[in-house]
Amino acid sequence: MGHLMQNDLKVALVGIGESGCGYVSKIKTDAYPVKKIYIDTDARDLGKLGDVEKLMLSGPAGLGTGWDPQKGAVAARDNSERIVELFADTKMVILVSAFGHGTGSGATPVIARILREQQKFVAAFVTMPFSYDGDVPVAAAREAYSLLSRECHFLLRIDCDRLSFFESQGSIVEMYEKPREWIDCSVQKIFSLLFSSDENLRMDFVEFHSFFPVAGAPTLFSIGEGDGADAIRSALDSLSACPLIEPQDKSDTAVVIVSIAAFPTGEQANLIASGVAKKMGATKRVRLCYDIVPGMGDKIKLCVIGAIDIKAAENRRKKYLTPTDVTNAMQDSGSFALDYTGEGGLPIDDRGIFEGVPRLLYEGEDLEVPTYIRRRVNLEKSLKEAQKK
Ligand SMILES: Nc1nc2c(ncn2[C@@H]2O[C@H](COP(=O)(O)OP(=O)(O)OP(=O)(O)O)[C@@H](O)[C@H]2O)c(=O)[nH]1
Ligand SMILES: [Mg+2]
Repeated sequence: MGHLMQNDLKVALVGIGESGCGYVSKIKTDAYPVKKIYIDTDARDLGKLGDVEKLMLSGPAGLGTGWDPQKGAVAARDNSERIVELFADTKMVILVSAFGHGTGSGATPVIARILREQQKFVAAFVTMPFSYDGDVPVAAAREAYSLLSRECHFLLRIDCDRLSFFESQGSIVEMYEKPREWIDCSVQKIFSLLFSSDENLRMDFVEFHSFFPVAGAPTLFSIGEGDGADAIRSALDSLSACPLIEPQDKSDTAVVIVSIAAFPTGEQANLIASGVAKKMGATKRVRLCYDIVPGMGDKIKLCVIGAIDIKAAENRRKKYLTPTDVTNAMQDSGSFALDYTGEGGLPIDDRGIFEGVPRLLYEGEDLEVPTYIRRRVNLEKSLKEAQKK
C-alpha cells in the first residue's frame, strides 16, 4: 500500500447487479484503502465472483429480478438494516451499476438513499444501455437515473449510445467493453486524487467534499489531451469532445478540479486554469492538481471534474418548463431531473437521431429539435386538414 495521508478515509467500491459487479471486479484497488463489496439478487452470479465480500439481497429467491426494477428496489429496501451495518465504518461509497435490468436499476437508487441518510458521501458511476438493448431497458434506465440523481453527491453517467457516437465502432463485444473502460478510468482518477502519495495531486477528502456539498447537483467529468507546441490548446479543445461530458450543462459549472498529467510552468498553469474556466463555465473555483507521469514528453493530459451549480441550472431550465413542471420541480428541491423542454413537456432525451448532438439553445428552444416537434404540431392531423382544403 502506498504512502497514505488519509488513513481515516474508508472508501467502499460497490458493484450492484451482474454487470455492476463485473465492472468492480476489474477495477484495481490494491494500492488504496478501498474495500470492494458486491451486491446482487442473483445467487449464482454472486457465487461466480468467488471469495469476496458480498451482500445477497434476499427476496427474489436468489434468481435475480428478471429485469424488474421494482423487485430490485423492494429487495434493497427489505435489506436496509444489513446495508446500514455493512457500511457502518465507511465515509465514502462509490456505487457502480449498469442500468437497464432489475437489480442495478431498482436497487441502486434505494441503496444510495439509505447511505445518504447515513451521512455518507455517495458517488455513483452508472451506464445507460445502448438503444438497441430495447425500449424496456432504456425506460428502466431513465427512471433509475432520475431517481438516483437526487441521492448522489457525485454522479457520472456513461451513456453507451454517446460512446458509440464518439468512438469508432467495433464488434458488439468491444462496444460492451467501452463503458467498462470509462468507468475504470474515471474511478481510478478519483482514487489517485484522494490517495496519491504525491501531495501535488492529492486532495484532502474534506476539500474534495466541498466541491460536491449537496446531493442532487449534476457532476461534470471530462478528459482531454494534447501534445506538441500547442499541447494546452488541443488538450482544452478535446475536453469538449469527451463522451462523458454533457454539453448542455457546461455553462452552469460552479467549481472544477483539474488534474494535469505534466508539470506546467506558471504561465502554462495560468493558461490551463483560465482555459478550463472559459470552456467549462467555472464561475467560482478552479483547483489545479498535478499528476506527474514520467515520460509524458510534451504531452498534456487534463481531467476536469466539476460540479454544476444546481441553482443556476434550475433557473436556466425554468425557461423550458411549463408552470406545472416548475411548481413540481420547486417542491421537489434537490432534484435536477427537470428534463422537459418546450410547451407541454417534450422529454429532452427523446431527441431521436439528435441524441448525441450538442444542444443549440436559442431563447429557450433547442434548435436541434425540428420546429414541428418543438411547437408540438401533429403532422398527421395537419396533413389531413391540408388535404381536405
Ligand atoms: N456495457 C455492458 N452492458 C451490459 C453487459 N451485460 C449486460 N449489460 C447491460 O447492463 C444492463 C444490466 O444488466 P445486468 O447487470 O445483467 O442486470 P441486473 O442488474 O443484474 O438485473 P437482473 O438480472 O434483471 O436482476 C442491461 O441493460 C444489459 O443490457 C456488458 O457486458 N457490458
Ligand atoms: Mg442479474
